[in-house]
Amino acid sequence: MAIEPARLEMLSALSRKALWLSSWTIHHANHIRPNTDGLKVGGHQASSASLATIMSALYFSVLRPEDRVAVKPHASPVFHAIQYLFGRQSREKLENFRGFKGAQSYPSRTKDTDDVDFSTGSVGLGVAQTLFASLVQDYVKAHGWMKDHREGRMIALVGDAEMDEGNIFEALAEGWKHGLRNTWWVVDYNRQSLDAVVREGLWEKFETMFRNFGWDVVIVKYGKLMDQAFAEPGGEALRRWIDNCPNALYAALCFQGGAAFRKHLHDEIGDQGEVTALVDRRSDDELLALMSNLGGHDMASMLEAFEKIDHDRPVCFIAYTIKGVGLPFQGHKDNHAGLMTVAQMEKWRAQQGIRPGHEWDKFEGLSQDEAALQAFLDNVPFNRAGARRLEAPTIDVLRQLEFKPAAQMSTQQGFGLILNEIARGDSELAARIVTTSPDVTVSTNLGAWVNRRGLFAKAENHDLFRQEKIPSTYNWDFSPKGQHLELGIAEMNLFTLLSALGLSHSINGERLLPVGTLYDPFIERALDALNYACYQDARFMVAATPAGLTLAPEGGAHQSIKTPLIGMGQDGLASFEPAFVDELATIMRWGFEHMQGAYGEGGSVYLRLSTRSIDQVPRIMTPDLQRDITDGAYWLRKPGPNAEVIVAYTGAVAPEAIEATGFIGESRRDVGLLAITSVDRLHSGWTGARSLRRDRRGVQHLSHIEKLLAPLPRDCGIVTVIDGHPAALGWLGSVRGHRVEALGVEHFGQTGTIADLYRAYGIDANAIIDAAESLTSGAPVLHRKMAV
Ligand SMILES: Cc1ncc(C[n+]2csc(CCOP(=O)(O)OP(=O)(O)O)c2C)c(N)n1
Ligand SMILES: [Mg+2]
Repeated sequence: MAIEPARLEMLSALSRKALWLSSWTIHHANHIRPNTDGLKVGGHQASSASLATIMSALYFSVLRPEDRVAVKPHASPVFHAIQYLFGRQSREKLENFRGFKGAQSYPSRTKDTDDVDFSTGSVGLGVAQTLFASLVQDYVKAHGWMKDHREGRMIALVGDAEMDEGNIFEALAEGWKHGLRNTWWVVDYNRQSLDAVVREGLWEKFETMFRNFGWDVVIVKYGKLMDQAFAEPGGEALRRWIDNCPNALYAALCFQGGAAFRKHLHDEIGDQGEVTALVDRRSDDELLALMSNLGGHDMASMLEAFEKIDHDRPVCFIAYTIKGVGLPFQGHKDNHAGLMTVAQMEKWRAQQGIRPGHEWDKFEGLSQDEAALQAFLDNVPFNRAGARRLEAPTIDVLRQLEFKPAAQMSTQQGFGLILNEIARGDSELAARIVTTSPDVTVSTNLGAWVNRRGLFAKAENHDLFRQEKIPSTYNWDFSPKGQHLELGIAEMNLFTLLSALGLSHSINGERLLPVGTLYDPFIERALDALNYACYQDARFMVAATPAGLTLAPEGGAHQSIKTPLIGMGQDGLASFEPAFVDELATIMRWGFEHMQGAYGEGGSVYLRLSTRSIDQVPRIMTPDLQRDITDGAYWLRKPGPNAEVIVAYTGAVAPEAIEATGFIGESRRDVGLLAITSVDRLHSGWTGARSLRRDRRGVQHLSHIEKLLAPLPRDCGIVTVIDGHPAALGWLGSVRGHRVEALGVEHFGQTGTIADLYRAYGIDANAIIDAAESLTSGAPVLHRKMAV
């Protein structure tokens, strides 16, 4: 397939320009904008050069507006440069690259203003995100929501060393199970990582693996100059030499230049005949140009490779490149943090024909007509009219989420009951919820929902046990209308999928309300993917259950300790740990609205739930109580005016807190019991109010926790108790200067009964009573809980 020469010339010119602008951006950040921190821009210059041609081929020719791209973190300057050429990035932000509010070091959906599709930064995550985004697109399409919106290709530009990240392999397996389509991964095969040269032969293994998973693998090894040389007499020997040259040597020769290549070629394949003549027909510069004309740096080769794809199966392109190509440190193994010196830049500037003071001029130094270049850019298919970042209307959430009440319940059970009630109805909410779980669907109580709503698959597949009339509690039917995406165990995939589902409104223009479940301790396994999902502002709800010591006989391997701190610390995630199911129903209702930005900017929701069945509080849910629950706390027993001590608890330890409060109340005055449903919301409400008061002096805004604690006398003590790290609640004393005894779990748990463990780890009723005594004066508390 021949590429029209005029078009090729335009694209090559624009690619050179993108490389120049990206390099100048980096140079500017290091040498021109004063940087008092002395922090140099490492990692970007060589990595960006490596991808400049490939990205130019994509953005200036191959991509369509509906395609979505995850750009390798260190190629951010090329991305910004291309957007600048499109007119979507400002010179000011480029000049301020890596500066405050400037173009971001790593492409960011939320912080950059130039149309980043997927954030990247933590290597591996953006790659997997494209795969799951494609599955989500299929889900939306299968549910009949794509309408006239065209299917996009989900494309990742991948560093070769990035492939060491395990989450990519976890995603590959999942993609295969779900019949992945429309996904391209373009590997920048420069055979260099950050520290080193990539291990010889590794990529042959990857190639086989991709093919095994049903991917098309396209290797773009040689550029057109190479192809032409191979066709010359002696060319075959040259090709063999290139093929057999070890990665490290090839990189080193690229760094050393044409003369070094010549010497090696003469020594190793020189024949005083055709091969020698082929080499010697070229000057040193021409020889270097030939030897660095790998496929990934050849516009025609890349276009050909991309345009040849005529199917929607996933494709892995392996494009041979040289890290830092065209720059003085090309190929050098230390080039990751390599920067051009001022002198090197001056020399390069002259070669590019860029006049001082005209570095940012879009077409400076290009020989093509400016109007023609601009017209070409205006007509690039990627730039076709219409917004790329889409919007979707909000989904009405039912006024109240119902559940079948029982005298005793666990929050996990309640979660299943609430979803079951939603599933029974035919609300828009029910239609837009999509659930997913990494092999813990049944054990996290999603079974009833799945029974009613079915599993998602592109093709119908009936539950064999049912067909064979073998009794089973669960109906495991797959269909294109199903609303549960079953995942393998890998928790990284859960959060990456939630990230993709939770961006559907923006990417597909169709809102989904994703709900994921997993065991609470395994959040830690996938923490980076959770962080990534939140960083790019995906909207989802995750129910983590069971949690804490409370899952007693399961033992220390499954008992989460620090997850409440994760919930507090994770930006973009509102975390809750209710004790009672009516609280949970209130929180989930709020959560579905919060995910859609009903209360300010919105965000995702984390529910830390328990399997412990506890006595429910019979009560009428009033709007005031609902508001208190979603703000984070309410008085289960209001303290009197002379309170000597209060107990503040969160989650499954409610019965212990209630019981202890009763005992303490026999010997201490006006004891209160504070039910905390969200320590995260309480804390952020408090810090938020403080900064509001600081920023706007005179504003008297008080946070929820400040109001709740306001009536307490100054010397009242606070006992906090949580089945998790005590630091999560320990800060309560700072709100109004009360003394605190913070009870919680700090060490790996044992197996045992809940009573055994609560006693051993000091979060039972007697531990609360002891803590209350230590905070108050007076005679010992009269009664204690008897050992059972
Ligand atoms: C999870 C994670 N670990 C480490 C890093 C630091 N880091 C950034 S790029 C990189 C490797 C770069 O190699 P490659 O992917 O081949 O890209 P190239 O620099 O060759 O373009 C590393 C280790 C990171 N960004 N994310
Ligand atoms: Mg590399």
